[in-house]
Amino acid sequence: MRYWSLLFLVTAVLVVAAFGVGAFDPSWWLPENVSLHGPLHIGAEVDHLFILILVITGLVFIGTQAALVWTLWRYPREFQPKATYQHGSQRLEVVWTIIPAAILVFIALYQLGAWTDIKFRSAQPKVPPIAEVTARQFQWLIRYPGPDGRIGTPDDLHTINDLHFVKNEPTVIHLKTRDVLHSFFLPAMRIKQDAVPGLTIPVWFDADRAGTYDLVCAELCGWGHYKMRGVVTVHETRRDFEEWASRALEEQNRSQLATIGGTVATASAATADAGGN
Ligand SMILES: [Cu+2]
Repeated sequence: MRYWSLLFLVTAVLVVAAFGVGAFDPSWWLPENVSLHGPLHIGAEVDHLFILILVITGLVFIGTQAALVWTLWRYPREFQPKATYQHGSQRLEVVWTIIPAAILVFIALYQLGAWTDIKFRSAQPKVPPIAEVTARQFQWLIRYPGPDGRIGTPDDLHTINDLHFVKNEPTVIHLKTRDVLHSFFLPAMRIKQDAVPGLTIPVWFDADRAGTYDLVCAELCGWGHYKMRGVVTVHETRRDFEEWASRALEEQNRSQLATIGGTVATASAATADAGGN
């Protein structure tokens, strides 16, 4: 019965071929990297590490599958119906412990530069946060500073699942969560950060192309996890961004007034009107 070895051989070859084809087809792969040439170089560093680790794990996969197929081919039941027992080889075990350990230590040291640029507070761009992003089941609540330039005041602009920033500007957000762990993931900007209850975590990224991209949650956070999909708009210039923000703020104030005016007495509406201006 050598069919098993052939079955495993064909499966392994198909899997490796799928990776080979996928690498050249963006619809199978990560989206196009739009922070490759941005000021922060985060995208370039992440892609480099991603490919390096993929090659290492790919070679290990090919090696282990080859050993599996060879063993199935070499020892079918007809040739050797009775198994023999042995206590293993200490030398072999030492070797296959040391090699992966050495690879892990290598990756740990090799990625230090990228980790420093992406996560260390010392690398955080010296700019005020463009927004505060609060995850909750199952939305991204986003709060931009209003005309006073500060987040957390009554004139703030609020959006849901709608993040905006400016091309070629290092951008910082403050990430929070109201309930469970979520993970803020911008695939096209190659940035991912867990949102942890009780913490406010600064996250920085950039983009070298204007356009709209995905914001997704990368942590299974409950039944509606799949709904935590937002849109990221990268504006061509700071002016475009500011125009968008003031239009959105006007819209927000108008709809607030409409709500208040429709439900409570004129006095409250007048107060809100004064507050809104
Ligand atoms: Cu989530």
